Amino acid sequence: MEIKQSEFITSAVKPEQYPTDNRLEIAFVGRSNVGKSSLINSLTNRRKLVKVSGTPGKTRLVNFFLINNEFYFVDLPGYGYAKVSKKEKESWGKVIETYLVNRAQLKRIILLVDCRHKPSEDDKLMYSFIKHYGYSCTVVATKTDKLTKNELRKNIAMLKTELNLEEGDSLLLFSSLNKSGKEELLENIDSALKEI
Ligand SMILES: Nc1nc2c(ncn2[C@@H]2O[C@H](COP(=O)(O)OP(=O)(O)OP(=O)(O)O)[C@@H](O)[C@H]2O)c(=O)[nH]1
Ligand SMILES: [Mg+2]
Repeated sequence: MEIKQSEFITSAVKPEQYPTDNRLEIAFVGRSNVGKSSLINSLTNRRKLVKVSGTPGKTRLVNFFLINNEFYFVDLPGYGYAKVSKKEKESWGKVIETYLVNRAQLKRIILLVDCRHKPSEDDKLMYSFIKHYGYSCTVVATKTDKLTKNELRKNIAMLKTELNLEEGDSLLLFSSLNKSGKEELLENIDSALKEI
């Protein structure tokens, strides 16, 4: 699949603000600073479609981007950022949960984790949450440019074990810096869109 067209459509907190045209959706979720915005920019060949945050935890809304005039990329708020109040954390959790429940057109969730670290409790919770709601999940290990091949191999095994990855859910590698893993991820997204 090639992405030829991408356009920001809307930001939402409540379901009434989501697009209503029933196009299929692919959602991106992960810790704040894990590289969600950078990854979406890489996939769409745009430098500034999504703001890459100097300050983590800036994305507090559900952002919808129309891709090739066919489907949406949905950028969800980053979780787990330490420097916010408990109340604020809860409200972001709510924004994510509200979106995930009953979203029939949501075909796949891409869960981003940093390839260098053990998944956080929030990451594990998010993965079980995704499975609980019955979605297929693709885990993407980001920032692979920061590790050697050997370190990566070890960490991939570690991530699969720690997340308790179900059969059928793939784990892909990605670097927004050198664009490695891009073709494979686009293939993965394409197949999700073609699933009945
Ligand atoms: N080396 C390297 N740095 C990356 C990569 N992806 C993202 N970064 C850097 O990581 C930081 C966070 O990236 P973002 O794309 O803004 O992360 P985010 O997940 O959208 O963060 P929030 O919107 O706060 O949830 C930025 O400084 C990026 O330049 C990558 O693949 N390699
Ligand atoms: Mg972001």
